[in-house]
Parts: sequence; structure tokens; C-alpha cells
Amino acid sequence: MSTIDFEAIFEAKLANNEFIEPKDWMPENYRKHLIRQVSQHAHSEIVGMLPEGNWISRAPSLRAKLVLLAKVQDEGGHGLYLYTAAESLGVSRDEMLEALHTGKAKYSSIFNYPTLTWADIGAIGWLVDGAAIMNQVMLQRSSYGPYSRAMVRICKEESFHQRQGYEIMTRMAFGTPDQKEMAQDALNRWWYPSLMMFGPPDAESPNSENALKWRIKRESNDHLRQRFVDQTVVQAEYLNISIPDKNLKWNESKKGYDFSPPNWEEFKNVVKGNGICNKERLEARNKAHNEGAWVREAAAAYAKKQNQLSTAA
Ligand code: FAQ
Repeated sequence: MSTIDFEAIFEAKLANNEFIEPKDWMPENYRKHLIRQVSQHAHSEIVGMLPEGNWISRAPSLRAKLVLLAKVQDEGGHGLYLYTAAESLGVSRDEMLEALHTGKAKYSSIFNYPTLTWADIGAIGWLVDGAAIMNQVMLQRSSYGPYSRAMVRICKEESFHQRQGYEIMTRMAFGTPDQKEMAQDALNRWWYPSLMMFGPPDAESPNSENALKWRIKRESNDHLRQRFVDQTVVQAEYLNISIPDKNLKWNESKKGYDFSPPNWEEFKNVVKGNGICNKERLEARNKAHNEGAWVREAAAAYAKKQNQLSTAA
């Protein structure tokens, strides 16, 4: 009797740029790698609602409030698509949320920095969504079908978010001297944390080798970080505000900018849970989860009732 070589089928799919789907055979480490990355990504979207949510009630106009509200709701939707994609790998929503709420799970370091002024909302859309898109465009071609498809929709929405942020920055940078100073201050504070979003340098990134081999990621952390810097410098020039890096310099031979790396010790410290807002973010998530218990119970009771009715029919 011939045996099926599942691993060979998996490798052939990767080689042919075909998707791996939930019911396909996959190596256990591929599955675990994806659960780790996709769940961290989902947590980032959900926790990422908090710094901006802080400004919904203080937006400077009704239009600004509507746009910000829509953006924050989109982030909630992104979290839900991504939790669903992770569930298709065999992990439950409860397990993922438990890991987030107890501080075991990681989420993007960027969301542990505070939003001090309205210009920060501009800087988040411009830089944080800008960095997120830079990373997520390649994830649209990730090898795992549900993750890739979730990314297509997420990228469309992130583009709107990036424009929302850049519009705020444009208004402030071309506004009064005080507004321009706020725009500069926001850039000063969000620049290096945004560079950290791409993860540690390639040489210190334990997950990159497998991620690239399995086509979960298509490009390395450093490669994407470089592309983000090259794209953002011209946008800052247009705003006539300065990137807070004395070493920023065009390098003709690599056709890109040389720039100072972020403080990787600060990054490690934030990821360990010791950033300015880590504690506050986890408390806010736990509070929201506990206060939403009745909604989950009502939804479960409704689903049970519907099920009983359809079985009886
Ligand atoms: N923060 O070996 P690598 C958004 C961890 S979405 C915290 O390089 P990998 C939308 C990493 O998990 C933003 N931890 O790991 C939005 C690993 O730890 P582990 C989120 C980080 O996976 C906008 C360890 O360091 N985007 O912003 C970070 O190959 C505005 C070693 O790192 C995604 O999640 C970090 N910055 O590469 C929402 C995209 N970087 O698990 C609201 C998907 C690294 O071994 C408002 N994820 N770590 O214990 C990815 O592409 C990758 O997971 C990377 C990291 C690039 C984040």
C-alpha cells in the first residue's frame, strides 16, 4: 500500500506559491509559529484601540471625531478577523484572551506609549499605521490562506488610517506655530517606537528564519524598517518637520537612508511589560472584558436557543 508523503505535499505547495488551508496537513512547528504570530497580531489590533480611543471624546471637531471613531472601530474588526484566522489553527478564543489578559501574550510594543496631545493621533495614523501597512502588504501573500485573506481587507482599511493621520499632521504642521511645535513633538516621541514595530534586527530575530522559509513573512525586519524610513523621510520633508536623528543621511550606494537604530534595550524592557503604559493597557483590557461578560452570555444563550429551535423543527 502506498503512503502519502504529507510533508512533500506541503513543501510543494509552498514552492508553487499555493496557500496552506486549515484542513491541509502542516508541520506542527508551522502551526505553532502561526498561532504565535497571528494571535500577537490580533492582540495588537485590540490593544491598539486604547491609545486612540483615549481621544475620541476630545477630538477637535465633529468630523475629526467621526473619522477617529471609524478608525478605532476598524481596529476592533481587524482583531476579530485575526482571532478567527488563529482559531482555524486549533487554538480557542478563550485561550488567546486568557494569555492576553494575564500578561503572558505579547502585543506590539508601540501601544505601550501614551497619547499626550491631538498631534499624537496624527503621528499614530501616519507612522504607526504606516509601519503596520509596510509590514502587512507582504503578509497579504503569506502562505497561510486565512491570514493572507484577512490581510487583504485589513490593508485597505489601514491605508485610510494612514491618510487620516497624515491629514492631521498636515493641518498641524501648516497651522499655527504652536500646532507645528505639537506636530514636531509628536514626531520626536513616536519615531523610534515606530521603528521598533518591525521587530529586532535580523541578526537577533529568532523567528525570521522559519518565517521566511515557510513564507509566513516575505521580507525581513531590517528590510521593511529600511523601506519605512525611506518612505517616511520625504513625507516629513513635505511637512517641514524634522526626523529626530542626526545620523539620518542619504546613502547613494544603497539608494536608501542611513539612520540611527532605536534603543533596543528600551524595546526589550517594553516587551517585558515595563513600558510606560503596559500596566494601564492590561487593566483596561481586563476591565472591558469583565464588563462585556453579560454580552457574551446573552449571545451564547441566543445561539443555544436557535440551535434548540432548529433541532426541534
Ligand atoms: N512588539 O523573531 P522576531 C497595528 C517579539 S498592528 C512586541 O523578529 P517575528 C495596527 C516577537 O513576537 C501591529 N514584541 O519575531 C494598528 C518575538 O517574541 P516571541 C502589529 C515584538 O514574529 C495601528 C521576539 O520579539 N503587527 O499596528 C515586537 O518574526 C494603529 C523576537 O522577534 C503585527 O503583529 C514588537 N514590535 O517578527 C492598530 C504584524 N517585535 O513570540 C491600532 C504581524 C518583535 O518569540 C492603531 N507580525 N517582537 O516570544 C509580524 O510581522 C511579526 O510578528 C513581527 C516580529 C515583525 C512583529
